[in-house]
Amino acid sequence: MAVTRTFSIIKPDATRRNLTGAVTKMLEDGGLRVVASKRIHMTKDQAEGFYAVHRERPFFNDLVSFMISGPVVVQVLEGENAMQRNRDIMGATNPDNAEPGTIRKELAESIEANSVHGSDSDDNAKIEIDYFFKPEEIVG
Ligand code: IDP
Ligand code: MG
Repeated sequence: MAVTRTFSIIKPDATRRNLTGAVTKMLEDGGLRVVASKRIHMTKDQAEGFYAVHRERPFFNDLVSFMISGPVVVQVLEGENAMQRNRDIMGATNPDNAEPGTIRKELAESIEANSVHGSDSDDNAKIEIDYFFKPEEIVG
């Protein structure tokens, strides 16, 4: 299986509870390597642009407000089949439906404040990585 990259965000509910390390350890234990990482506080424009695909969803405004409610940690993760591997480590969107041992089951507060974002395809991973990182900020 090919080594690929995906994009991750440690969301404000997790940074607020000082869980950056706990989340990162679960990613690393699951076989992913952090090859880029920075802590940022997203602007409203940045968050709206990032979630533009969800613009018509009823939860869009709340989601943007949540994502700018505190700092986040944006990361590029590398590993075998990184996108799917990360989705498996994250668990289902709603923590009530997530498998035991996943980040969302163990750490998330709610379906919205669900601790992590992960790209949902290799194409979107590339778009999302490019949205937050310059090539020279990624060191594998
Ligand atoms: P994903 O993060 O598992 O890929 P998406 O459907 O892409 O899930 O939704 C993006 C984000 O929007 C979720 O991670 C969550 O924070 C939020 N979200 C999704 N569905 C709901 C909902 O029904 N109510 C409130 N927030 C939601
Ligand atoms: Mg998604």
